[in-house]
Amino acid sequence: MSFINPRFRHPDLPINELGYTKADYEGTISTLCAGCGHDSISGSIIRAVHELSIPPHMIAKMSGIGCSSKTPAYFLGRSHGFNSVHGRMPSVATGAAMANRDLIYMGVSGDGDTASIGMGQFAHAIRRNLNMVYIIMNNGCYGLTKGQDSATADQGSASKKGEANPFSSIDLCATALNLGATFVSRSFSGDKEQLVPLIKAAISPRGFALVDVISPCVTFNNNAGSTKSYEFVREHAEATGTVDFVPMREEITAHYAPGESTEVTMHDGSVLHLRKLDDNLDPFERHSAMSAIERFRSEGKVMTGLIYLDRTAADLHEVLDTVHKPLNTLAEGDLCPGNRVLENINASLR
Ligand SMILES: Cc1ncc(C[n+]2csc(CCOP(=O)(O)OP(=O)(O)O)c2C)c(N)n1
Ligand code: SF4
Repeated sequence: MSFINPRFRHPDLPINELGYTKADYEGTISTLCAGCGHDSISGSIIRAVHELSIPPHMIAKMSGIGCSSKTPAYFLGRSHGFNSVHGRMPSVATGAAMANRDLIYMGVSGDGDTASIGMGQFAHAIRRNLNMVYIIMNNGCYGLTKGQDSATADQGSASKKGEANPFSSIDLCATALNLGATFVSRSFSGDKEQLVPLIKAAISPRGFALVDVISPCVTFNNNAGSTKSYEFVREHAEATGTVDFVPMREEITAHYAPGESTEVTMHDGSVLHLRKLDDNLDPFERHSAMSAIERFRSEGKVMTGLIYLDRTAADLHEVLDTVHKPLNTLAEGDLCPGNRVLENINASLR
């Protein structure tokens, strides 16, 4: 069996501003189980990046270990990629981002990879406001190792062969808010209309952007009694609002009635249209976002949409005042400023 997507494409396929078709952003053929939510998320990533006309070589895909962390093989086949160690993706992404700030870092992780072994790394990437999009393919179990409950499995939820989970779950959006995340969102793998604009919006801000995507594992956690099954999420998902993302180079044509919507201009000039459906959520106010997560959870609902956005926080490069050029483009003159400058630096430290 070949895992390479056939290169033949219909000549009339729509192309983006760079002249690429959506197929140019695909990867190899997926080896995940048929119906796995992770494949739908890969499809949404491909659509978002194609529609934003991002040159594939400007993206670096970072991942850990798990079915979810395998997915970068299935999208953006012409981008850079690094499949790291279980739970260690954020530190590898930190190193890469420090070396080259020009690339867009897109991290993909599972709920096991993030909320168990990688919890410390996840926390520190957030508190440092590392420039990256962090997508969690959240199925409430360790799919790759045959379906054990993960730390995001809800209390009382039961996987295919398991008993009801006796432990309380970690809500990764609430955790991220608590740690100071500046872009927090949640979606469902089966809702491309919501997920694609959220991924586009997450690519735009400076700093850490979390997209926590409920992504059912059809093999181990899609049974009655599981709160991460397709049926449960379809019945209980409730969007806080609708999101429409318009890149800066496109004419802004969307209109909403006053009072119902907010327009947010992002740092790069792109515009985010937010139409509020839930009057009790102010996505620019951290406490409001925290209490909305808690309220939805106590009502047994899955809250989706843009939960929190802060465009003003300094990202890691601003905080550390890093050099603007990628390190591999620095010439000897940049790296060795001469004796007099070095003497001044030494004198200032005495
Ligand atoms: C250091 C280390 N510990 C444990 C494992 C075994 N292991 C591989 S994947 C995985 C969990 C995967 O779960 P998740 O991140 O939720 O991804 P999914 O497969 O569900 O997409 C575990 C425990 C490992 N590969 N490395
Ligand atoms: S085991 Fe679950 S998470 Fe892994 S590929 Fe299959 S359905 Fe997806």
